[in-house]
Amino acid sequence: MEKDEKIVFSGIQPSGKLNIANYIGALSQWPNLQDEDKCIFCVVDYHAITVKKNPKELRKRVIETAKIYLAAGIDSEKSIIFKQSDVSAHTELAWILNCIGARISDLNKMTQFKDKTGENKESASVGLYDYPVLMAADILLYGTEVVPVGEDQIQHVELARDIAKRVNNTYGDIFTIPKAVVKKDGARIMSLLDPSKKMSKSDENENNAIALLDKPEVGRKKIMKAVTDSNTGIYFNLEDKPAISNLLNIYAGLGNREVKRLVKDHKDSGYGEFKNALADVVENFLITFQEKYNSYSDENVLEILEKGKERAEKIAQERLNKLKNAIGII
Ligand code: ATP
Ligand code: LTN
Repeated sequence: MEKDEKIVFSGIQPSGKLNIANYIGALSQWPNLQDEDKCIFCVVDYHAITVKKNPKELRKRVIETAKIYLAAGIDSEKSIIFKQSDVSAHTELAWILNCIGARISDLNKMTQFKDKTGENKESASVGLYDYPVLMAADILLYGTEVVPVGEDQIQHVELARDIAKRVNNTYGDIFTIPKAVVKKDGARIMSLLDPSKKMSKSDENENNAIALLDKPEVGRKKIMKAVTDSNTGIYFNLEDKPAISNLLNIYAGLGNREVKRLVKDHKDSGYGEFKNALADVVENFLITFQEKYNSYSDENVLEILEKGKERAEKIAQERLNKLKNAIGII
């Protein structure tokens, strides 16, 4: 490893259609890191089965998600791209952390579990409840320092930090303490039809989100149909202008411009003109992204995942064995 090189780890579940919020909040951060740091990007399929999945669809989504990583600019030579279930150290470590690192009181604080289950906590799978511990295992196996994610994942990364500290206190210097990194603009992109709600790939109404594989003209239409605020003017203020502020974040994230600059450029625009400009940006972004996406075949991707598995396994096994040794399993 080069001096000053950091270890970066992140992942996305192959569940549902990845959307522009996943891109802006998480994926868009990744390619910028791979020249300086050691980057590991995982398709977290064991996280995806915490809620019921159709097996055929899951298999398809794993390949699609890996292709999306490549289309976003991840270089499989510089970075490791692999599938979580290919490296059994992840589930093995998750079990060990369940026993020696995580507490029920920690998991009871997780807001994502509360939001996802609502009134139906009792019928949720144990896996959905325990999901943050598997995520901690993903991160801690690799000596990760940096975890580039959207804002909703900060709490899970904080838990990984707490677990790492607890294990280190008892068993010595096993884990590196990781840190979440989120974007300044766009760490939380909201739904197009309801800016009080996060844009999410498991949303039932497809008009709330723009999928990365939506037809470009569909992306354009969704922007034109997005809700706006009741008062006029293009400026950023989450309380007063939640819908326009969200559109500004999307514009900045896909158009590579700063929100401040956009506000200046559009100070005299009406909503229609502003949306039209944003629709152009979205349409062009989708065209370019999908051209790149379509340049990879499924066979390409399977090969890349296979290579990634071998590289990831080596790193993961070493730290897992160190911990197993420390706790008396080997
Ligand atoms: P699901 O609805 O299936 O839980 P999701 O859309 O929330 O999916 P995840 O797989 O949980 O997506 O998240 C993948 C990455 O995208 C994470 O880093 C997450 O923080 C980020 N992300 C998800 N939703 C948003 C959002 N609305 N704004 C910014 N980043 C987001
Ligand atoms: N829980 C994350 C996905 C995830 C992840 C990780 C992200 C699983 N393991 C490790 C960063 C690092 C989510 O976005 N739902």
